[in-house]
This record gives sequence, structure tokens and C-alpha cells, in this order.
Amino acid sequence: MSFLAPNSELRHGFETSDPRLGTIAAKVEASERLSFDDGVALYRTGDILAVGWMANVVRERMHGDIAYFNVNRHINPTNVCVASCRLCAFGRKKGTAGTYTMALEEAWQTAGSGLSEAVTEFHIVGGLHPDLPFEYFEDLIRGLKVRFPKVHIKAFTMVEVAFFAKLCKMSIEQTLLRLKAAGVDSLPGGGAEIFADRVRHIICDHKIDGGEWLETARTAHRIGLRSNATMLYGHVENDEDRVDHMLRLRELQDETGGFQTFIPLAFHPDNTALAHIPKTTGMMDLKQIAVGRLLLDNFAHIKSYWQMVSPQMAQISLRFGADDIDGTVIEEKIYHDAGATTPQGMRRADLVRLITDAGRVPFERDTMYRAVTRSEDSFTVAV
Ligand code: V47
Repeated sequence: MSFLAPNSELRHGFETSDPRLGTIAAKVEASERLSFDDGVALYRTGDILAVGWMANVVRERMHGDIAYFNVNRHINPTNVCVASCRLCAFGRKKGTAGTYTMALEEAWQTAGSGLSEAVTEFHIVGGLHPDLPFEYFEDLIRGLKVRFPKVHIKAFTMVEVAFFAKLCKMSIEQTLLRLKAAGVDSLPGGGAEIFADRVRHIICDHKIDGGEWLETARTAHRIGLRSNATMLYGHVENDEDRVDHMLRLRELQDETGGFQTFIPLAFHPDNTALAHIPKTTGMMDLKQIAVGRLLLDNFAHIKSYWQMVSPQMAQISLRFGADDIDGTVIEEKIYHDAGATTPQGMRRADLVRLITDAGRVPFERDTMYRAVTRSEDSFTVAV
């Protein structure tokens, strides 16, 4: 059954037996904003091909056949954490088995180790350590900038920023300004989880609430730091919670324009206090990408993070709304502590192959989505 005008952009190949998708398809066709109820209807339908078709139309309107990736390295300076989030298998209480905190020299050395390909981005997040002085983090970033001046530093989630501020009795703005002065170039999207209080009380009761996460992002954007935004799905949240989460991000993006990329993160239950929850399914993973693309009309990029959903699923996502599959990563701890079976990292050539085999055109980007040209051990960013 088709609900579209005969000359519709969507019409060619778009079919659905679900009448709820008719009005949504017409809105997508007209580039009209989708409502809360539309978002819920997209989740409730079984017609993943129709949802994916619409998301793909939007994705191709924005990016054509291009699919972005980067050459990056994750660094997690410490896993000591005062919070006891039930969703997390990475954080450990101070003094318990398995904790680590990198000495600064060790962190700088880690940054330069791994694959021979020159990285364009350091992605730095860690636990909420009760005793590390704020100066440790400033020195960490300054030291990285001295040693790797061309590398973009995407560091510290809104949760870490709010923790530093509280610990040092500074405002969020002062904290962000000091991090920026030390060399932080942008912020990753972690810690957002699901904004709804009911869900947060169950999965991450000790973290800042949704309003505080958004307020910290608002402040970051105001002082000129761009950030990403994530959404953790596949635990105790429902369709309405996910739609509410995305619409709150969309509202802030209307105001600041500071978000670069939306990244839905699949929950990995192993070794967490929520280990009884089953892992996400392929259908669920594809839905998040497609619904994200359709609801977040003011976000330029939707990332399917291959570490979270598998390289295979990230590749398929490039036909269901995603335009980015993240990067080489090199060493991943947070999901591997929670039972992820994906490789720790991938080579640049592996990412290029995944993208090419999906019929897309690989585009190596820096964190700000500028084109990168490279030889193996050096790179140039287009201005
Ligand atoms: O905030 C923690 C999630 C996030 C688990 O900005 C878990 O480019 C699944 O935000 N199962 C951190 N998820 C990672 C993150 C991220 C990753 C890649 C790219 C970017 C970006 C950001 O990981 C946390 C939390 O939501 N997380 N534990 C778990 N058991």
C-alpha cells in the first residue's frame, strides 16, 4: 500500500502495510518535523524496511553516498568511580580489586601507542575519581597537546564535567573554560543514557539528572565547545522514554546548534547489576538508528558505533539512516568489561572496506567532519 503522491521522492520503492506510517511518510517527504506520537509509531511498527527506507531517504538527502569514519584512539585514564551505576561494568570503587589510574606519563605513552596510523582524535573518558585533583586532568590534556599538537582532543562527558565542578566548587562554566584553556577541543556524548527520571533512578541513580546533563551541554555550546549526544537503549526504558530523550536533544539543538552527532548505544548487560536483561536484537539496533535519523532533523550526523552493535550491523546501518561508523578506537574498555565481543580496534583499511561493501563512499573525517588526507604516519586536515 502506498500513501504518497505519484511524483513523491519516497514513492519509488516505498511500500508499507502499516497505515500508521502513511502520515509520517508524507511528513518525511515534505521535510516536516515529526511529533512525539510519530516517534512512538515508528517504534511500534514491525515494518523496519519502511522505517529504514524513510531514514535512508533523509540520510541521502543530507550526505548522498558519503559515509564518515575517523582514525581515533580511546584513552580511559581511570576506572575508579564514586558512582555505582547499575548499567556499568567499567567503574570500580576506590580500593577494590581491578582498579587502575594511569600516571600522566603512562597516559601520554598510551596515547602514542597502538597502530602505526596517525590518529586525528583522542577520545578521553573515565570514572569519577574522588581523589584525583582537577589539575591532573588539566596536565593530562596540556601534556597531550604538547606531544600531539595536531590531534583533536574530545574529552570528558557532561557527567565528568559536572563532577569536576562539584569537587572543585567551581561553576560548570568555569570548569569548561579551564578544560578548554588546557586544550579540550570538544566533548563526547556519553553519560546521557535516558533522560527520564524513572529510568535514571534504576540504571544510574548516582549520576547528574537529565536536566543537568542538558544544562552542562548548553553551557559547553555557549562557550564554543561542540559536543556529541548519546542515548543508551535496550535496558528498562520504553518507546516513550526514547522518544522523549531524543526530543529533548532536538529542542536543545534548536537553541544552540552545538551538537555534532547523535549516537545510540546498545546496552551490554554482562558483568553489570542488570545482567538479567537480554542483549539488544538486530531489529532493535537498526530501529534506533532509523528513528534517530527521522526524529533528529537538526542533527547533521547519526553514528552507528561499530564497537557497540558489531561491524556488520554498523555496516547495514549505513542503509538505515547512519552516515558515520566511528573510528579505529584501538583499545576499548567500557563495553568489553560489559561483555562486548567486538574487536578492540580496527584498522583504517577495515573501516574503508565495510563502507565500500555497503555501496557507500568512505570519507575520512576529523572530529569536526573536515576531510583528512594522509600518509600512514601523518595527516593533513582540509580547511
Ligand atoms: O555514557 C556504559 C555507555 C558511554 C555500558 O561521543 C555502556 O563520539 C553499554 O559515550 N553497555 C560512554 N553502554 C561511551 C560514549 C561514546 C562512545 C563512542 C563515541 C562517543 C562519541 C561516545 O557508554 C556511557 C554509557 O552510556 N555504557 N556502560 C554498558 N554496560
